[in-house]
Amino acid sequence: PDDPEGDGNVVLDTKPRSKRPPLYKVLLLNDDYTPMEFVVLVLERFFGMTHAQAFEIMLTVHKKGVAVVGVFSHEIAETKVAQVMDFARKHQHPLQCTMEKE
Ligand code: NFA
Repeated sequence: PDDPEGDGNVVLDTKPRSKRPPLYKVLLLNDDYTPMEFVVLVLERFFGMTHAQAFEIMLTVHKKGVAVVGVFSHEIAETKVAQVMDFARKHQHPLQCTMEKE
């Protein structure tokens, strides 16, 4: 920054910041009661996975306890979580779906 008036009243440059919106991971949690086929259906229906992809992710959740099933904007992530929770409740399965900031 320069000081053409010589009065010491300089303006500091601000760092250019590109504002990317934060992304959110949608997580699916294991439980002992939700049928495997139901979880596969959820992943196909709400996350656009093929049957093979859905089966693979379902097994990861079953074995490891949790898996990221997608990364979305806040609004889309909230919608996915609500869709999964509504669908699980409607079928009386305890399946849990949550989101967290990446
Ligand atoms: N653990 C469940 C079962 O053995 C299957 C499951 C997988 C549930 C992934 C929730 C998430 N029936």
